[in-house]
Amino acid sequence: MKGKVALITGITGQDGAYLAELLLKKGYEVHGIKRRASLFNTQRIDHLYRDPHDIGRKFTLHYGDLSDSTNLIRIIQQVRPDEIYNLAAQSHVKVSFESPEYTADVDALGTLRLLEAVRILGMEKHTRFYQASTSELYGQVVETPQTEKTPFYPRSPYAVAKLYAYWITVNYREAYGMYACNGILFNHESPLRGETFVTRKITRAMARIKLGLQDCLYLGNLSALRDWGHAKDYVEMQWLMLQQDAPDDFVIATGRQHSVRDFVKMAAAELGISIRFEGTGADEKGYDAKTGNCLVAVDPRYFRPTEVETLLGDPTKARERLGWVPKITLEEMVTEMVRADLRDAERDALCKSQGFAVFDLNE
Ligand code: NDP
Ligand code: GDR
Repeated sequence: MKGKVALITGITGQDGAYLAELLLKKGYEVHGIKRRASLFNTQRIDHLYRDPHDIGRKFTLHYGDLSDSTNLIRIIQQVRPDEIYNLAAQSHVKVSFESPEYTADVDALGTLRLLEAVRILGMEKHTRFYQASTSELYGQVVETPQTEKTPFYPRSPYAVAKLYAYWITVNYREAYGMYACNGILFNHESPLRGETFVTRKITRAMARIKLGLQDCLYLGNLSALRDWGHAKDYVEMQWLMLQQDAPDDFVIATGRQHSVRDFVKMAAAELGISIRFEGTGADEKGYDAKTGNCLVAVDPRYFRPTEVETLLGDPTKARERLGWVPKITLEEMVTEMVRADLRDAERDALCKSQGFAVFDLNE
């Protein structure tokens, strides 16, 4: 019997890489959309790559972009997917304040373009659709913990764009009977997380500080509270949502909350680095380089014009209806991320000791 065919947008990102791996293990034929870039951008999925000349290969990449509906229609027509996972997005909240129109085009209208492509091709009763919605929709929270029924109050151009994507997905479900779902995912991390999101920025910097490659870690709001899970657990849920009798929307979260400051302490403890925080909020500084304590300084450039101070999800519906529970704890995840970044830092330290330049990343 022919296996299912999946199309993943954003396959080169953190979730795309884990999801592609999961679907291939389940016997799917996996197609992904990657953007043309001047440098290779497929590092996260290179281990899945198969030569285009390999007969019977089950992993294929197509050039494309969510801003180009002609391209999306052509790819969907060619691939005829049973399932589409729309993970592509300009996904950085702070960057969305700097590129609001682009973020809206890709994150909001990009979702519409995909849904409409499915409809134009007459596949709305065949193709199931997953939309990567987000806890950022809750923004300025009006109730804690947040459930599927908590009202939305987006606080960034990113979140406002994702709000459109959320509702257009619901609308296509109701208007055209499409099997279309929103996964309202809270923050999820891993060693594959982009280096400018706060968890990865911390684990990477701590590993480099440990090896003397970096002196200081500059951060923004240390008091922000997040519900952090592991991306590997969360992509399983994305798949599960498309395997039900009827489409629905689900909150995916751990139900545990920690501050950015807590995360710094956990990563430092994993490496045996001593760290000291002084002051609070914008004045906060924690360091004493001379005594060997790690320097963690607050730089207001990382503050957002409007911040999401606290997020905590209630995954009861996912647990009860889908039997989903996260398997990897925050503590295990921090250990995994720190160890992976330590391996990278060791490679850089070796390069430096041999006279090659290595660069600091303070984004
Ligand atoms: P990443 O930023 O790691 O990946 C985003 C992906 O989208 C990359 O493959 C990127 O390509 C691609 N992309 C960006 N712009 C375009 C475009 N114009 N056309 C086509 N592809 C594009 O995000 P994550 O994997 O962390 O997240 C996946 C999705 O889930 C995103 O939509 C995100 O907003 C959402 N989400 C993420 C959460 C999280 O905590 N990780 C929580 C809730 C929602 P390239 O590699 O070339 O940059
Ligand atoms: P977030 O993740 O905005 O929640 O969006 P991020 O890791 O960027 O920020 C989390 C919190 O940490 C605070 N913070 C910093 N953030 C960054 N990036 N860099 C810093 O130096 C820093 N210092 C403090 C932030 O202010 C914020 O409060 C992520 C993305 O993956 C979205 O795509 C997704 O939708 C949401 O998670 C759920």
